[in-house]
Amino acid sequence: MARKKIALIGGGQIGGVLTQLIAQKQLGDVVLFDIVEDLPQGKTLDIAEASRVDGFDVNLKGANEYKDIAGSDLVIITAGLPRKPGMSRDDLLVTNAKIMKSVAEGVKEFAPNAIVIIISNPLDAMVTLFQKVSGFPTHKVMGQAGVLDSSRFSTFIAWELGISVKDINAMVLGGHGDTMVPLVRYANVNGVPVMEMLERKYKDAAKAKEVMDAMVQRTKMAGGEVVKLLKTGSAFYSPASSAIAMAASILLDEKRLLPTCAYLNGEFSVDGYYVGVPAVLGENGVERIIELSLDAEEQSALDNSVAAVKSLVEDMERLGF
Ligand code: TXD
Repeated sequence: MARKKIALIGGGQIGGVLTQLIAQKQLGDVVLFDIVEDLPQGKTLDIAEASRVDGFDVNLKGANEYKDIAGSDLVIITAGLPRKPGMSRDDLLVTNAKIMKSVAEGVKEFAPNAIVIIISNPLDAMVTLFQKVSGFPTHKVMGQAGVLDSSRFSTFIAWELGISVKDINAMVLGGHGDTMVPLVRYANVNGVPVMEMLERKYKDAAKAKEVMDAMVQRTKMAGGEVVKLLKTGSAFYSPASSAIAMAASILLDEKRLLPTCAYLNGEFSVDGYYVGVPAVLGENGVERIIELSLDAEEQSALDNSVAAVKSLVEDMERLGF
C-alpha cells in the first residue's frame, strides 16, 4: 500500500510538532509548507535526522511552493498568527482570514481531493472561510478544537480525582472560544459520572458543584492560561497532538468519535454553520454527527456558543471575506 501524503500548511510551532509526530507514528510522508524561506526545509531536515534514532521511514520535505503539496491525501493547516497575552482569538480574524484565503486557493489548486483539518484561529471562522473559498465538500473540511478542549477538561478532572486520565471521558462542544461548552453531565470515569465521584470525595453536593464549576471555567480559559505563561505565542504541543488524533482516525479509517468542528445541517438545531460537535471521523472525513440529547441548560449554552460563532462569521463576511 502506498504511503499517504500529508501536507502541513504552516511550519511554525504547531507545524513543527505535527511533522515530528507524523514521522514518529509513521502516518505518512510529509510536505511542510511555509511562506518563510528555508524554515520548513530546516525543520524537516532536523526531524529527518532523528529518523535513525526514532526508527521511522517516511519522507519529510520542506516547501515554499504549493505545487509540492500536489496529490496530498490530507492537509492540516496552521498558517496564521497565534495570540499574544491579552488578545482574544477573535482579534486574529482579519490577519488570519487573509492568510486562510490564500491557503484555500493554493490547496484547491494543488490538492483538490484532500481531506482538510484546520487549526488556525479563530477556528470556527477559519474553517468556514476555507470551505467557502475552496468549495470542498463540507464533510471533507473540519477544524480541530474540541479534542484539545476535551483533553484539557479531562486532564483537570484527572488531577482533581487522583485517577489516571486514561480513564476519564469528557467532551467539550460548541465554538472554540470563551463560550465553549464542557459537558459536565456526560463526563465520566469509565462510566461513573464525574459529579458522583466529586460528591463522594467532598460528601457535599454544593462543594462538588463548586469544584466542577472551577474546572469548567479553567477549561474555557485554558488557552489563555498557556498564552500568559509563554508570552510569545500560544499552546503548540497539545494542539498538535489533538490534530494527530483526528488525522490518524481519518488516515487509518479508525472511525473514532471525536469532538470536531464540523458542518451542521440542522443537527443540534444548527443549520449551515461549523461548530464543535461529536463526530465519527474515518476515510471519508466527517462521516457522521452524533446528536446527543441535551437538557435545557446545555442546549442554551450551546445556542449561546453558536451565536458567538455566527456573529464572528458575519463580521468576517462584512469585512469582505
Ligand atoms: O486548538 C486550536 N485550534 C489551536 C489553534 C490551539 C492553539 C493555537 N491555535 C492557532 O494555530 C493559533 O492561534 C494560530 O492561528 C495557529 C498556528 O499557531 P502556531 O503556534 O503554530 O503559530 P506560529 O508558530 O506563528 O506558526 C504559524 C506559521 C508561521 O511559520 C508563518 O510563517 C506561517 O504560519 N504563515 C503562513 N504559512 C503559509 N501561508 C501563509 N500565507 C502564511 N502566513 C503565515
